[in-house]
Amino acid sequence: MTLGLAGKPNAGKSTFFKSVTMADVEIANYPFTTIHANHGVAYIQTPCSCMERDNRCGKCKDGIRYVPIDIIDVAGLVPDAHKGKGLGNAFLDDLRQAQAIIHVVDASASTDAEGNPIDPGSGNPAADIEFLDYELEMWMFEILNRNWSKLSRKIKAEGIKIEEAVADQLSGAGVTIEHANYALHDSDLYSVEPTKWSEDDMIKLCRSIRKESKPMIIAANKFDVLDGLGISLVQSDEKTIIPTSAAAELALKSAAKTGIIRYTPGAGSFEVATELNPAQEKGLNAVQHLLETHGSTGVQECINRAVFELLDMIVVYPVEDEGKWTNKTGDMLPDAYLMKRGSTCKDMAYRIHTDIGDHFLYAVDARTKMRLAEKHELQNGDVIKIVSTAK
Ligand SMILES: Nc1nc2c(ncn2[C@@H]2O[C@H](COP(=O)(O)OP(=O)(O)OP(=O)(O)O)[C@@H](O)[C@H]2O)c(=O)[nH]1
Ligand SMILES: [Mg+2]
Repeated sequence: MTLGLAGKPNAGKSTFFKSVTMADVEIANYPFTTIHANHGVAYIQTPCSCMERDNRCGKCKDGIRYVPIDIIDVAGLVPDAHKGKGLGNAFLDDLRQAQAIIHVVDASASTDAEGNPIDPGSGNPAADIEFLDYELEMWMFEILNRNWSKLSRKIKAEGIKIEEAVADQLSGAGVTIEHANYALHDSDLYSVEPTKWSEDDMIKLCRSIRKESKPMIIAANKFDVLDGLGISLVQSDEKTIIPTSAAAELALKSAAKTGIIRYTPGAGSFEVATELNPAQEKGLNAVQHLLETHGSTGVQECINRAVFELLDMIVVYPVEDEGKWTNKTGDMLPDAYLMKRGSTCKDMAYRIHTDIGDHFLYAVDARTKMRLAEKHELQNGDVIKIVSTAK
C-alpha cells in the first residue's frame, strides 16, 4: 500500500511527508529542493476492534489503531514536465508504485507556475489542479506509444488480448489488467482495432487509465497563510479537496516528539505538557487558533481518506485463537491488515502466507465463532482465524 505525494515545486510535499513520517528530509522555500524521491512510512488511523472487549490489545492507543503504509515524496512537477520541462519526466517514474496520489497544491497562492516564491495571493492555485492529471496522462501516453505500431500489428496477428497488451506495456507505471480493462470500456476502445487507434484515442485511453490506476485526492495546503486565502480557488468536480497545513502538523509533531505537548495526529486540540518559553507559547497559540478555525491540520485526514475512501480499503485482524483473539504467543490482535473491500477469507489466507492460502480449509469469525467459506467477503474490523492444513 503506497501513497505518492505529487504536485508543483514548493507546494509543501516534503513538509507533508516529514509531518507524517518524521523522517529528516530537506524543506526549503525554493523550487526543486527534493530531487531524489523520499520513501517513508506513515500511519493511517482506524478504531481498534479490541475496544469491544474487556481487555485492550496493547497495540492501539486510546482505541485508535495505527496501520503502517508506505509514502513517497517526489520531485516537483511543472506544466510540460512530460516534454522535459523543469526536472523533466524522469521523476514521474518515482510515482509508479503509488496506488493513489495526494496532490499537494499551494492554496496560499504564494508560488508561481514554476514554484518560485511570490507574494501570497498572487499565484493561481486554480490552474494547479488540472495540470497534474494531464502530465500523468501524457507520461502514460508516451510509454504506451513506444513501438505501438509494431505492437498493435502483433496484437492483431497473434490474437493477443488487448487489455493484457496495454497492461504489459504500462506495467512499469503500476497499471494492471483490471485497470486496462476498465479504461478500454470507459474510452470505448474495445470496439476499435488497435492498429487503427489515433493519437487522440490513445490519450483518451490514458486519461481513463490514469483515473483508475492513480486516483487522486487534493491537499489544499498552507491554509495557515492569511486565513486560508486561496482555499476557495481550489475546486474540482470529481476530486475530494482537503484543506491542510503541513507546516502546522509538522510543528505539532515536533513539539510532541520533544515532550512539550501531547497530540494525537488528526486531533482538533493538544495538551501542553511542560512550562513553555515565550516563543513556544506564541507558536503554539497560533497553531491552537488554526485548529479551532479548521478543526484539524487536515494532514491525517488526507491520508486516512486516501486509503479508506479513494482506495476503498478495510482493516482486518488475523488471529490464531478465536476465543482470546490472540496469536500463538498470546499477543492480542497482533496484526492489522489493510485489504481492498471485497476481499475474501481466501484472499486473507494468501495474505498471511502462500502455503496457508494453498491449503485453506475454512475461516472462523472470532466474534460470532461462525465458520466462513473461502468466498466469504470480509468486513471492516473483522477478526478472523484461518484454518488450513499447511504446516
Ligand atoms: N505557511 C506554510 N508554509 C508551508 C506549508 N507547507 C510547506 N510550507 C513551506 O513551503 C516551502 C516549500 O516546502 P517543501 O515542503 O520543501 O515543498 P516541496 O513541495 O517539497 O518542494 P520541492 O521539493 O521543491 O518540490 C517551505 O518554505 C515550507 O516551510 C504550510 O502548510 N504552511
Ligand atoms: Mg520537496
